[in-house]
Amino acid sequence: MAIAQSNTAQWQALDASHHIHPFCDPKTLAERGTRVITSADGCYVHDSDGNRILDGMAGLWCVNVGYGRQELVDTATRQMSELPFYNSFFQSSTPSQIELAQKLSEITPGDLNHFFFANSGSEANDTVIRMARHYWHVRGKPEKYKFIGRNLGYHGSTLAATSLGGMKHMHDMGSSTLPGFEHIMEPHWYAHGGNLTPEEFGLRAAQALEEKILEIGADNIAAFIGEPVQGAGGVIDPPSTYWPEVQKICRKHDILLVSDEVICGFGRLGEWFGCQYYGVQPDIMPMAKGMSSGYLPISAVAFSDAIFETINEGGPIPHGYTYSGHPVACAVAHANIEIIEREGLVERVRDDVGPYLRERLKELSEQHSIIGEVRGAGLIAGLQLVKSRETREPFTAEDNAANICRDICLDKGLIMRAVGQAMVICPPLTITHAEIDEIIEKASAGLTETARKLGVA
Ligand code: PXG
Repeated sequence: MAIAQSNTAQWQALDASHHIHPFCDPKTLAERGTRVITSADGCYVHDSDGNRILDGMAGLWCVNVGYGRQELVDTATRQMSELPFYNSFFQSSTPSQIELAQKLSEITPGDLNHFFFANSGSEANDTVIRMARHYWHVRGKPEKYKFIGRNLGYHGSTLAATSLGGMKHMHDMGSSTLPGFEHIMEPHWYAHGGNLTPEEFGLRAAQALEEKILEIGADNIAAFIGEPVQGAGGVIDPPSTYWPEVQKICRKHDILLVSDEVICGFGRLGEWFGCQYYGVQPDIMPMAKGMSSGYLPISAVAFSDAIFETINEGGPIPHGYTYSGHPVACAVAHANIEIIEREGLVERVRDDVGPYLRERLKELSEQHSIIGEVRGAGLIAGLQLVKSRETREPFTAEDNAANICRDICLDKGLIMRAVGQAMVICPPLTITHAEIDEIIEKASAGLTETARKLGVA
């Protein structure tokens, strides 16, 4: 069948017959039919019915420089013609790998100067686990192998990354957890803060780490991992006191600090990396998504000088992927970083569009009592939907508030993500004030309709 000539209904039928989607209920998907996205430009995507939709999620938290960058297409074409593939095993390298590693060493903070390449955030985090354990082995402490993560943390979907994350429904899929992974409370003041101020609560949430360390013994723990702002968990930005205290506790107990920068890296919070926004210096830093703005799959793990020097003493590293440092993906990632630099997108988020989005969301929340909390930093935001703002009474899972709101907004031409009972926004860093206004206008209409539908208007 000539796929290019298919219409939406044909595509939907073929999709339902042959394509298993990530994180979807196959029955519901088949009943409703998949949405077929056919092209994109700037901050907008187009579907096979000709609708133009404002992409408030930058693809999947990743298209930082926006769609339609011919420069990235040309870079890929050039690299594919010159050298489409060669591996980085067995004493080989390619120029685009070497140049990207050097570039990353310039933009990453402190002494994070050594990079291992992979193809996804999940693979990067599997690499974090294997390398951190290897590091402690080489240092003569093989019993330091456990990891501490957080509830609602997301670090990917491989078996190890699922175990590292704190998503219960993922753990429950066919008993998908490995031993050696522990989780502590997520630093969400609105949900758990009670009568504490956000700053007091930040310290309290960090103490949960020390309590867990004392419970299982620092001698058994390799590392603590966290996203600077938890993304897939619903955009949980911790109070300012949290990360510095976490860093202090990790140093005190000789535990490696891992900042998962898969969403927060490459300008999302108005700094190159999220750890810089919170003023901490990790020992290990996985990154992906915005690294190539999603134009090709690529990820990396940054290691500090000290870790690298230790690993260097440990003999051969029996770890790697065929496509570690794929030359085309490396070239595109490098060109993507140059765009972010040249167009000043990090500063743009910090000084211009980040504050503007926040100001407009504050206005939005003043107009809609269904919004209990506006949270986030830079160009990532979450809106907690509640039955009553005064009592913080939440919607139940049966109310399905966020999914209802997401579908209504989509009909109005705006993509937002629904997580639990929160709406999430994470647009390209290139978004303009006019496009932010369009997000607010469409979200506002969507919230009004949602509240009416749920009888809380
Ligand atoms: N770490 C973090 C912080 C992530 O957000 C990964 C690792 C894994 O990356 P890969 O490339 O293996 O997917 C992610 C991915 C959602 C959603 O539900 C979030 C992600 C991926 C898919 C869906 O919002 N984040």
